[in-house]
Amino acid sequence: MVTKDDFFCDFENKWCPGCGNFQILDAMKDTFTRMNLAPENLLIVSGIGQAGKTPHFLKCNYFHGLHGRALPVATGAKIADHELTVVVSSGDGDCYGEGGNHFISAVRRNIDITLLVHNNKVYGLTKGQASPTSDKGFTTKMQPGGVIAEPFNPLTVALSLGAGFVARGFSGARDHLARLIRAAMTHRGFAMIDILQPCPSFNRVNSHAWYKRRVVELPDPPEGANDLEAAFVLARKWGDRIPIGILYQKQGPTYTDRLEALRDGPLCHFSYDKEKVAKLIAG
Ligand SMILES: Cc1ncc(C[n+]2csc(CCOP(=O)(O)OP(=O)(O)O)c2C)c(N)n1
Repeated sequence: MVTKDDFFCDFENKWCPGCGNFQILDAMKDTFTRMNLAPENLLIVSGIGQAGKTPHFLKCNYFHGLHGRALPVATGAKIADHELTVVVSSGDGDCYGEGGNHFISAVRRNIDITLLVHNNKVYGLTKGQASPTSDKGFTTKMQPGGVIAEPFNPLTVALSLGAGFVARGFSGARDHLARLIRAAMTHRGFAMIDILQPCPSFNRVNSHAWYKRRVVELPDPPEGANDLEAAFVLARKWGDRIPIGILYQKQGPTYTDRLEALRDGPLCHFSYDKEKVAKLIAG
């Protein structure tokens, strides 16, 4: 029986008070425990940023790699051991900016991993520049006249690329978020949750209170979540009412289902000729 304490890690945490990352981390721990997922059967992959530090505070396998490169690492890990549960914890800059191309590829492949994007609509770690999801007019020290580009909408992009599980969460709706994470992790295939979170230090517009007034929970279990047109409408909603929940879900063959080489079990269990590999590497 797995307990929350199994994931306990006392690594020093320097997230700001009021940061949505605390609730996302707690929802993750809660979900892993409820799923009775042993830490040794879980891999968390992250890139650079405050969100990228999330696995430091969890006792389980993790890989904290380069900025924007969490998804390719997670994809490689899933191909090496397709029985492993793989979760990616990324920021909006990390995933949609520096890692934007990898995001597109992961959706198209339908690799069976869960992507949690901590979307604070700003670059937190580097102290407050605009990110791809910052709204037009958002002012920062780097953009004193306000952002002039259109914001990137990860949900409509994922839907247009044929994603099988697309959801929006909010760090301040912790229990709702934990249910979403569980649904994403039990979905076979690529599952993404764009998680709205306040950044009390560098985003003074989209605060916890700002979201609290606007987020509206979609029915749970979702009604009509297989209606792509309706999902686009929900994904585009922003302003007075922001729907959170599963926008769209459909099953389909995953990337590893389609790889012939994995038919006889995970690659990592196969024996290999070490000499041949050494020669290959030496060129
Ligand atoms: C290739 C590369 N470009 C830029 C940086 C500098 N950098 C580090 S973190 C970061 C932004 C992180 O923002 P986000 O992913 O939104 O995460 P947050 O800190 O807000 O959680 C940047 C630009 C870097 N480390 N590597």
